[in-house]
Amino acid sequence: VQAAFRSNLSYLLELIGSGKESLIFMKKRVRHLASQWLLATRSLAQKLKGRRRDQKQILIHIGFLTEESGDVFSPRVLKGGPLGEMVQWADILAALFLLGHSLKVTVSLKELQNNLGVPPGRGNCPLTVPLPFDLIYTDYHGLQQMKQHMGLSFKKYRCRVRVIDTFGTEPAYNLEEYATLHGYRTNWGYWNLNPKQFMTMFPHTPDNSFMGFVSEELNETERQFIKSNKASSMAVVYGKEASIWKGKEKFLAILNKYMEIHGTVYYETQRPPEVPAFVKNHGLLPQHEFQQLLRKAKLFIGFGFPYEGPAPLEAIANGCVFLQSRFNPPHSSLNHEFFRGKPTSREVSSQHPYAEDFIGKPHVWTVDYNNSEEFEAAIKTIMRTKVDPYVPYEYTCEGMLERIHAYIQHQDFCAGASPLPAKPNGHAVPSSPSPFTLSPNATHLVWSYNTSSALHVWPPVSSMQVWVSEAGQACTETCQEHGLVCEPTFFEFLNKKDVFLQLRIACDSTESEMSHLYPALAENVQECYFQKEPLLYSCAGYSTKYQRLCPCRDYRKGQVALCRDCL
Ligand code: U2F
Repeated sequence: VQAAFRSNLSYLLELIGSGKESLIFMKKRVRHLASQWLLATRSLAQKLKGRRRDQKQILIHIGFLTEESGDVFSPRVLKGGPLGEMVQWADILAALFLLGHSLKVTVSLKELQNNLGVPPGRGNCPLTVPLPFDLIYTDYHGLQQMKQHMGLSFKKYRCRVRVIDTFGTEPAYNLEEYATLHGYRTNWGYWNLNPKQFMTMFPHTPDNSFMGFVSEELNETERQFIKSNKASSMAVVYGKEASIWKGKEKFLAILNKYMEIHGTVYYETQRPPEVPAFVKNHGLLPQHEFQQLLRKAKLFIGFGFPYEGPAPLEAIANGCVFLQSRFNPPHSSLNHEFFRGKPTSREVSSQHPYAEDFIGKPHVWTVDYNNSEEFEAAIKTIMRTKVDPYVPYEYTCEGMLERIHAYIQHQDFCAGASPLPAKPNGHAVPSSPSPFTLSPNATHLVWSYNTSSALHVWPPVSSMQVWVSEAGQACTETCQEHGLVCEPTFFEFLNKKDVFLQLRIACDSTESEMSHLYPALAENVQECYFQKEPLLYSCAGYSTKYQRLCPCRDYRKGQVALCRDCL
């Protein structure tokens, strides 16, 4: 069946159900963004006109909202608890629905079992029952529940699962055997999924798929209105919980010299003691009113927590400048309580690395807060700078629809067979002729092998370039340095001796092993290392011992998840 774009969101609101504050929040969000979503849907429909799109049967099981996993989020929705996850789920639901797929939404174990066709009381059903869904979007909690209640079917069907995973899962943590052996400890289990099945809130690591969410977009009238109504001396502090204000007196005092400070900190009856009297605290606002407040403000200022949330994008979309602290040393699961146990060792260089790296000045200022002069100077300059409201394309409704459309059409983790079948020693064929040619200046390889057998890969191989990293550098960085992005799907094409030779790397000896750093070379010993386990291909891995072979690809401006010919 072909999927037909939808032009009305009311049936989705029914599907979401009710009863929990979290669901009410999500429905309000969908309702509020409806006209923006519908415009974007029409625009994408135009763009994809005539294109075949299959309608998928999709189950959306929001595990963290189930009673069975404790549902700690719902009771805190109106009390300053995290909302980022609900923002994202609301947007995923809207996008899947508008793309015309057939959805079931579950937020309890019982509903999950009913939909999976598991008879009640037969939790540990040993038989495989046919799964009535092409795709299941869930989270780590939901994954656990599915494993417990699907019996053998889980193994068979886990390739259909997509895991919404805010901060990301790196390959070294994903593969159970490897993680256990090498001490990549996580609280979230080792699932042996294809790392691309994990979908993140920001494009953290190219090893995962970037799912994202949407930000508010303004029409021309609103933009004009905002520009003429900005109060250049009004600042809003990022954070709904009083605890983030603790110990920030010094910065608040400096800021207070120049600006009127507003907060949206949750409180029950009295001003929280952490919030100084000179701050105008509005209490926790409904999302829509929070965004109205941002329209007037000039500055949105972060004090280090929460990490990597949606609010800075909303602030920038409403014409604010986002000022945040640089983390030096960076925070990560190795040195910070918040990230401990998360399946990634990614180094978080500021409160919001996406804002820092993908947006930057004039919208985003990342400064060293330990240096009061730098902090003060930034505030003064920001007050004088004019900035326009800005939303990166990948955070617009159309950008999100386009990306999810592409994933649904092209990502297939069930096919199993790689397009070029791997030989038992892990080297892919064909070995001759090599599919690559060396670039004229001999720095990298480009794809030139003309065979239709390789054309089933997505992203298409035409977007590929092979670069060698510096020792100690991750492929993520190497590709970035060349204006490209690492693409783990392509690793299999360069895990071959021929490719090393073409890059003029002499391999005195070779080894094939399980390592998230391979394929790689150790220069001084002229030894070449091949990857034995495809699930361990990793853009994120680095070690001073190795120079890595990196599969890079091009990307669309403002849509890093998609290569130029990816649609
Ligand atoms: C992040 O979660 P948070 O919920 O703390 O993220 P925020 O950036 O604060 O914003 C979430 C939404 O809260 C809304 C605002 C954002 O869309 O419009 N809001 C509001 O409705 N009323 C207000 O008064 C102020 C804001 C992140 F998303 C999570 O993944 C992390 O777990 C968490 C911890 O790092 O941070």
